[in-house]
Amino acid sequence: MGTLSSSLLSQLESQVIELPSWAFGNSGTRFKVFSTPGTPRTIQEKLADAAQVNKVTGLSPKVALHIPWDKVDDYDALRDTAAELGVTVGTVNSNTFQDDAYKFGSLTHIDAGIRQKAIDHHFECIDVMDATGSQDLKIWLADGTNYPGQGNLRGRQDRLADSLQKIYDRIGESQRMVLEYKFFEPAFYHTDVPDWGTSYAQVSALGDRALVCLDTGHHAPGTNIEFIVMQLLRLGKLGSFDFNSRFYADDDLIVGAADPFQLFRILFEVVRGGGYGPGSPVAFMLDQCHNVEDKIPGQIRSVLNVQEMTARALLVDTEALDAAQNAEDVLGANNILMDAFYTDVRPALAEWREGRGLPADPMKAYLASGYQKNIAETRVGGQQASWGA
Ligand code: AOS
Ligand code: ZN
Ligand code: ZN
Repeated sequence: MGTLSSSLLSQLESQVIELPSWAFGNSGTRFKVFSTPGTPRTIQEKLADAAQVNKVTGLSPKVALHIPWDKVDDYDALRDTAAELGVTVGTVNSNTFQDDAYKFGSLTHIDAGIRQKAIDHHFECIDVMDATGSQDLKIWLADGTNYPGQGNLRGRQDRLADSLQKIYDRIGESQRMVLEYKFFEPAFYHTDVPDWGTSYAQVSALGDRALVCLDTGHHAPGTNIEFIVMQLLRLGKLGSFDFNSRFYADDDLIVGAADPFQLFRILFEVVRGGGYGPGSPVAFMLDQCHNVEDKIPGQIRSVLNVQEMTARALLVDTEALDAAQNAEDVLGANNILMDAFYTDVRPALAEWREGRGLPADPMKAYLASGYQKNIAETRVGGQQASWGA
């Protein structure tokens, strides 16, 4: 099929990109949250919207939940609703950043009672996982301090280890825990899980089912993220991605929008390091918010960007690359990588999609479906996703 061989296309068959439920809600910055007509009012409506993305792309049969944003009384029923829509529940995200009790920390808090409250919240998330069939618990902590001297850095790290151990002890044999790192925000002097090394140290102390979650927007400008990807895969500790893109901070823009080449470099290391394909432990998730663009088209664009860049990463002639690297052929090696990056895979993917009963142009198909018009007319008073992300 043009630029893509059938063996390459077969490697794309099983690609799964998990959608975040909160991407379908209204979101914004601390200055303003704009609402979009048709925004879901319930998690059931978010699942329905996510199912539309999957319907036109065939790429996103899983939806990540955020508790308590997506809290319901009956999770068995939610699981059934998801199944009827052709999707399943993916990662369950905990939330210890919106309760007054957590002003000075959650899993790291000096007060044992507040730590227990945060641990109990994670137990509740594990119950949700049990009821919905979710495999992964994702922990991102807002814990940190704003001023030097405010907290005992080491004491907080020790308490974190203790709290995480209690949560890890509760997850089931077939479940995993992933610990996300972020070097700033909402705390600005230090965060308790600022970098991959801290996350790695914490999860390594727990066991095999504790892994690192890499959010592509959570690094200092200029960080070589693909190097971190390589290292975590080398260490067997890359559990999942939160894909998004950023120009400045934790922008949570559409993945591949700000720096497509960086996404390519990351996916190349994923493929090279065994993080892609059947049996790989790496979950591809999106963590994005659509502040000004429509949410469903925003998610369609996102999953297609990941698929297109995965195809380009798979295109790299690794044999030729190895040879060039071994021969110290600096520009030759670089050229092999750039050849793949500059290959336009879109026509071949469109043709391939059609062959699988999917629309050649998923965005066009969605816009023509009338779904957006229908939700805009029928849904009033949609939900806000979060205070930011
Ligand atoms: C926060 O910056 C993180 O990216 C988390 O993954 C968070 O749980 C998610 O963005 C929802 O707010
Ligand atoms: Zn994230
Ligand atoms: Zn983030």
